[in-house]
Parts: sequence; structure tokens; C-alpha cells
Amino acid sequence: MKAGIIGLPRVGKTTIFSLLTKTHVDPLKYSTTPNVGIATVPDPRLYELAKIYSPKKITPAVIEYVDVAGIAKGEAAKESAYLNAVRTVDMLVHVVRDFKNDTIPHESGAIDPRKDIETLEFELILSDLAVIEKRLERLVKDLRKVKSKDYEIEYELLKRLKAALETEQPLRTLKLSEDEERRVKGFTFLSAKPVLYAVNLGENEISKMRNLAEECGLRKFEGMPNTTMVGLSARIERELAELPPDESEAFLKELGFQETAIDRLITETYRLLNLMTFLTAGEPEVRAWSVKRNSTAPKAAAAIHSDFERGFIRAEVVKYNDLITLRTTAACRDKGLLRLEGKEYIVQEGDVILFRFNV
Ligand SMILES: Nc1nc2c(ncn2[C@@H]2O[C@H](COP(=O)(O)OP(=O)(O)O)[C@@H](O)[C@H]2O)c(=O)[nH]1
Ligand SMILES: [Mg+2]
Repeated sequence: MKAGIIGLPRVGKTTIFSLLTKTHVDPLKYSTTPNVGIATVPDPRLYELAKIYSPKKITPAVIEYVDVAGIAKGEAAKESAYLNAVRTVDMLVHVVRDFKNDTIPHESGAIDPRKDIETLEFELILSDLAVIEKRLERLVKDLRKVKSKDYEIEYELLKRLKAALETEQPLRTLKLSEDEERRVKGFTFLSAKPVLYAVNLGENEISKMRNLAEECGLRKFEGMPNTTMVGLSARIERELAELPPDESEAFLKELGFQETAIDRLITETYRLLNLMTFLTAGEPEVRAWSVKRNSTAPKAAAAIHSDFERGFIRAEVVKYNDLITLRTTAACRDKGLLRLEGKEYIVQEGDVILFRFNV
């Protein structure tokens, strides 16, 4: 799964991308191709399991981030390469700037996270409107020639989406039926993608994090469907990343946090992508695997190998907490805590699974 980092120029996108993916990007090098990298999803359970299995390898779940070059007002009209790069991602991390710094000019001259969000979201909405209008024109022509129930349904649906966009409602906030979801999917509407607002705070203002929406004028976006927000100071996160682990831990404690904001950002991205984790554990490897919520056992098995889905026989499942308490799957079996699950089983967060299959 892929998250695209978007936002106005000079808000901290590339800085945050580097922190997320632990890569170095030369901030002075102008690049027209997006930066692409992998972030590991923080999961302390892996290290607890490693204490039991002493595995050769520990493999966390990952998310791909794409840092697309800055977007500016009026982009939609140009139908630029930028928007096309954004089209292929599964969700958006929208970085907005709250930090003040006179040497780093801000696109619109003033620091106003809410206005910046509205500006950029308006571009996404305009782009979607253009797509809808084009399709509607075509549908009207086609409907004149043939009577088609399918076209009629699509026509009515697109009219409804258009009306929402015209009142500046992003499509991600609409409630759609499964059938409607299926119909709109192919359009890859930009405003339909889940959004995480990453609010880049001044280094002396991170206390705003405790009451982010209120402090940054973002109340309007609170509780919106498929929308969430995380506050951070990219500058502080960079300092933390440059310190040796024990010192950065002490610094973090001093700031009053248990985890870095970058880790929180990754965790929230994961959640907004509707992903959950199941685990596999053994001497060769302890590993976290991502699947969509509500996946069946064979679907989860496919995350490991497509043969596993085809040849699926059963899943042997223990809960992470039970395994940590009892230390072995054999002990779990003795206590009746190892379950044999079939094709219909819906995998749960934190299941430790051994798949049985034949190929
Ligand atoms: N003071 C301060 N400067 C920052 C912060 N985040 C980024 N910057 C600086 O702002 C400038 C633009 O950052 P960059 O990450 O390249 O922004 P982008 O254009 O959105 O990719 C760079 O000089 C960064 O060092 C921050 O949290 N505080
Ligand atoms: Mg950049």
C-alpha cells in the first residue's frame, strides 16, 4: 500500500519523507521525479516474540511513501504530471505548515493551516469535477442513443457526486453503497482518498499537539470520515533521529512523549489504510504481515505467498498475548488456546498464525 505526501511548497514534505523512510534526500536538489521510500511500521510485539524464538531475522510490516514535488494553486487546470502521480496512491498525507520562519517564505505569505488545507483540497475537488463533467457529457450522448439501466445509475450517481463537490465536500466524506464504491473506483478520484493531515508545528509550540484541532484552527476537519490529523515538529523529529538511541529516548521523555511523532504518523497511516497485522513466528523469522481488516484466513495467507491461498487447508492460530504468557504454541495447545481455523475465519489483529497448505 502506498501513501502520497502532498502539500504546498516549503511546508516540510521532503523533511518528513526523509524521516519516515530514513533516507537522505538532498533538500537543495530539485527533482521532478517523486521520491519513493519504505517506512517500517513500529511494532513492539516483534521484539517480544524475538525473545522467545531468537530468530535469525525480524521483519516488520512496511508502508510505501511517495514524496511528490510541491503543488501550487491552479494545478488542477494544468492536469499536471503531479496530479497523475497522486492518482496512483491509496491515501494522502497532507503536510500543512504551522511553524513560523521568516527565512523560509510561505506560499501564500501567512501561516494558516486551515486555509492551506482548503486551497489544496480545492485543487483536488476541481480535478475530480473535471473528470465527472467529461464523463457526464459522454453519458448524456450515449443515453440518447441507447437505453441502459447501467448508464442511468451511473449518471445519477455522478450527478450526486458532482453536487457534493460543488459545495466543496471531498468525496471521501460521502457515504456510498458497495455497488456505488465499485462504480466510482475506476475514476481514481483524488478527493476520495483518505487523508491524514500532518501539521508541522514550530519547535517551541509542540504543546499544541495535545489539542491540535483547536490550536491550529482545524476543528472543521475533526471527525470527518476518512480523515485524521497528527501534529509534529519536523525539526524536533530530525534532532531525535540524529541522536544516539539512548539520548533520543531521554529527550523524548523530557518532551513528555512515549513515541516519536513520526512513529505515530506511520501508525495512523496504517490505520487509515484500513490495514491490520498478523504475525508469524519461528526460529528462521519473526514477522509482521499486513492485511486489510476483515480478511479471511486464505486472503491473509496470500500476503505470504499466492500458493498459500490456493492450497489453503487451515490456519493454526494463537493470540499474541497467550503466546507471550505461555511461551510456546505447544503450551497454548495444551491449554486449548491454539485454534484450528478454516477458510471462513476472519483474521484478528495480533493473531500469530501457522498456515497449513498443500501445493
Ligand atoms: N523551522 C523549521 N523549519 C523546517 C521544518 N520542517 C522543514 N523546515 C525547513 O523548511 C524548508 C522546506 O522544507 P522541505 O522539507 O524541503 O519542504 P517541502 O518543500 O514541503 O518538501 C527546509 O529549509 C527545511 O529545513 C520545521 O519543522 N521547522
Ligand atoms: Mg520537497
